[in-house]
Amino acid sequence: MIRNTILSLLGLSLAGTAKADWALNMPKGITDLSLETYNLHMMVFWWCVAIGIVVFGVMIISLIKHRKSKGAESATFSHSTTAEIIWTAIPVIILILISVPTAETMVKLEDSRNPDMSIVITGYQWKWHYKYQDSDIEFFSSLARSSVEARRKESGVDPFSVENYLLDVDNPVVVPRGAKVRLLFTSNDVIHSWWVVGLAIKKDAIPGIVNEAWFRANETGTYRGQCAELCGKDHGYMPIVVEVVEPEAYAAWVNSHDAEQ
Ligand SMILES: [Cu+2]
Repeated sequence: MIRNTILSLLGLSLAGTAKADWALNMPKGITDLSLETYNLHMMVFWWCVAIGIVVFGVMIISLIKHRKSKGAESATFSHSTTAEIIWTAIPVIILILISVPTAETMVKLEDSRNPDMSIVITGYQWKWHYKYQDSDIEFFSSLARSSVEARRKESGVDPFSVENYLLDVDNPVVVPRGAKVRLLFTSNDVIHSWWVVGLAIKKDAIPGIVNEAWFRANETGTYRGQCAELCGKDHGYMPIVVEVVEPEAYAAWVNSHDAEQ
């Protein structure tokens, strides 16, 4: 029994690995700012690696070279102004080198002026509502039927057989490639968080407050996300799907929506 359980768990983890082409590290995303964010992340990562090598290098060399068995004697000095200046100045310089480009990117992230379109995103327990401010389009976006059926206890459906299980919705958000899209976030009940890795956006949707973010997608495709703020029992069942399409396809989508209404 236990052996079978372990084997099936192992099988699941291997199947998961094979299925989703996961990779370590942050993705580069599909916007200029997501790439900048990735580059900042890598810069800090390499600083950490360099500092780690220097600190552990000095420590390990000291441990080996100055062992008691080799006759090492403890130093007796208690203070060194030069050493203190050096170990204060170096971190300060490193922090400045990190903070300047970070501040530049953060300013850009906040600059949602002159958007081509705006979408109001409202969190609900447990779905998202999207309202395109420049047209009459508004809709709820809920967990896709296939996932709803498979997630039920004893549904008899194998979740692994469901494509994009818990990551698919009935009505995705559609946006044109190349347009500056401003997003306004709020909530109807509790705090949710709209998180789409490919756009490098994670913003809280808070009742009574409007948060803001923006993106300009450089590539078409389907980008998935999830609610990232524990918001109740179905927190894991309110995914996000953003479809970035060519401007012509977007215009056609808008027209088809207008025809429906
Ligand atoms: Cu939520």
